[in-house]
Amino acid sequence: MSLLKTKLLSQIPDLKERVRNLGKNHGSKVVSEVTVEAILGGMRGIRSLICDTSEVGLDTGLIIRGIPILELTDKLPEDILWLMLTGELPTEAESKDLQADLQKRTDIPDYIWAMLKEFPKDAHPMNMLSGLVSALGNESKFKNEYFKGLKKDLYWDYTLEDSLDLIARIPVIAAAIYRVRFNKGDIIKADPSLDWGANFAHMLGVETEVESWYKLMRMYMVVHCDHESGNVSALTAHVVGSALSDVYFSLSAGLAGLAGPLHGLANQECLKFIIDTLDHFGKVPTDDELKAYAKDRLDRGLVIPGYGHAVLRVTDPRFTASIEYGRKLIPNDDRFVMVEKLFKIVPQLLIEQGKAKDPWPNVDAATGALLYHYGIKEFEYYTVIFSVSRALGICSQLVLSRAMGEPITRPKSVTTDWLEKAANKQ
Ligand code: HAX
Repeated sequence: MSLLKTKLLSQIPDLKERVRNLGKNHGSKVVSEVTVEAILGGMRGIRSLICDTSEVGLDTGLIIRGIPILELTDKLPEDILWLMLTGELPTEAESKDLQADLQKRTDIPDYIWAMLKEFPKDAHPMNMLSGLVSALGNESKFKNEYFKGLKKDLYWDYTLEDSLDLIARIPVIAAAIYRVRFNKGDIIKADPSLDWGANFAHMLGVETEVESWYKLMRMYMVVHCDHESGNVSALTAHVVGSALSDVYFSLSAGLAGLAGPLHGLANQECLKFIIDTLDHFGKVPTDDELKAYAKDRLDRGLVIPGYGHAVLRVTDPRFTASIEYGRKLIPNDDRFVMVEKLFKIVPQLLIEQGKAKDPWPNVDAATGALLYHYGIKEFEYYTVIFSVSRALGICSQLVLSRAMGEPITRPKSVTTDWLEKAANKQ
């Protein structure tokens, strides 16, 4: 048995017990309130989900199992997967064991390769990824066991199996999407001597300085891995998973949410905005020129991608990780200079406009410039890279949810009439 499964087997009884006790001893206690504003505002701020893999403080940003994300940027993504699932960083032996386990699971069935070739030439890479992940559900071990008659206590075990299979395979599929969709030549095979993040970078096949490219990809995979469970992609995956759909269906549904421009697609939109701006001016604009250009965009009712957040009220530490990386490596790259200029100009503009609750940069504001520098210039692909990383968090959340024995998700909706009457009564 893998060291990860052994560890989880030792932890899960206690987790179950804690959840059972909460229900039994505190079931009727009130821990959150639901205002009319929260209902109208996308359920904002209602505490109604359990997520142990990570939490997001409005003034701290992402914290994974008690550790701020900026303290984890030098770790391997596999180690963060272990951390999210178990609450502890792995020992060297545990990390190697997980790496070896993932390397054994990278085989892709032929029907996936056949499907990959059938997508329209102009298909969006996120349509391709979400579709292929869903199709891969044919391999689900959970589904097979469930329909044979699986005890509830073992749901997490087969969900873990599916999750590890999927986490091992998603970089292979994602890299193949890049090669095929953007005519980059043959699909590149996984290299078993590389760790998970470096292997993904290797399979993309860009020609660049390899060691710093691998390092960037590991850091990218770490910082995008999770953001608690109320965001669109994680929440969607959770709801789908709560119906006992397999991990492939859940992740595919979550990725469909990540593909929205207000969520993960913002990284594509950010770089597009930067490139359009450079094209518009034919050079890096001066601060005054950029200010006027960005203000005009706001006046036309358009968002500035990469700025604002539904929860955060400070500069996203994941942005800090990316901008620090860029300052060391590519301070003079035009796209990166634009990232710096926007950081100087946009928050003040948003404050002056007075609408956005968070005027600060989020995770998506700087990463495009880094990827572009290393040769990934096709920005429609950026959300696929985000997705590979987010699979770590979404799958971890699903495993723990099954371990806790969470039921099907079913909040209550109300009619506008009901809400008006309830509000008027108070
Ligand atoms: N540019 C212009 N206007 C903005 C804005 C921005 N960057 N951020 C927020 N606003 C506007 C909203 O559109 C909203 O306007 P209306 O009242 O006219 O509808 C108003 O400010 C209040 O919004 P909010 O309460 O501050 O923000 P929300 O919680 O509703 O939305 C979003 C959060 C991230 C969706 C929002 O800030 C946004 O659209 N940002 C730009 C897109 C983006 O970068 N998305 C990525 C977020 C991080 C992420 O999930 N990555 O995967």
